[in-house]
Amino acid sequence: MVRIAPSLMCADLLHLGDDLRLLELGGADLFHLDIMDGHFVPNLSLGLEHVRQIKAVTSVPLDVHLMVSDPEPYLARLADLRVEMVSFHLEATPYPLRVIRQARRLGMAPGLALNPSTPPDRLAGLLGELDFVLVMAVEPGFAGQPFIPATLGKIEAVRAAGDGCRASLSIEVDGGISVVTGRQCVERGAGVLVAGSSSIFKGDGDLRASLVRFERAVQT
Ligand code: S6P
Ligand code: MG
Repeated sequence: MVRIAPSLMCADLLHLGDDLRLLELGGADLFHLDIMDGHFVPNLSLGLEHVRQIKAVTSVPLDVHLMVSDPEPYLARLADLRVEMVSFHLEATPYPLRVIRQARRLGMAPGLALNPSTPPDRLAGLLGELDFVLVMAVEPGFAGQPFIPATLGKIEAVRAAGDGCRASLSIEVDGGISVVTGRQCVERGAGVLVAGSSSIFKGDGDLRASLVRFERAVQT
């Protein structure tokens, strides 16, 4: 069963509590929270105070995606906030293994995010230590971008590499996920889909019903 992680950066931030409740009722498996620093990516999104307030009102596990140049200093703070999953970008640090191990030591499931142009063989030597790989299907930083088709081949490559050394490895895909692209990702081995403005947050209709419909439509 594929798990759906609504991207809260796409929610109505002025009515976030309402959106969280609707997403819970719709069966959200994870909440995806994007943290940016305006340096690794040219944008800002959610911050630690959002994480704290969201954690206080939900039991849905939190999946924090760090798009920052220096991920290490954030880890202890996220662990204090009882975040379950954390990913950071391979392109952001020369010491990915140290960051992965630090996240795990602090009690969080570690994930490594790959930009669209980063080849999957850069995961060599790291896969055995990871709980998940976050495959970016758009350049990180902004919602609402079109899905990059080459992502599908990358999912297959990561799946094959993971099957060779870490069968429990989960593949999460982020960016431009619609019913069509989401199904294609699942067929290639993705286990988590980030749902944003291309699917459930379209600004029309009932968020709960949109999530239920999306979740059904992408199960293969
Ligand atoms: C983008 C960020 C994502 C977006 C998500 C939005 O840098 O990491 O998590 O929030 O891509 O989804 P969509 O459907 O608007 O691309
Ligand atoms: Mg993200």
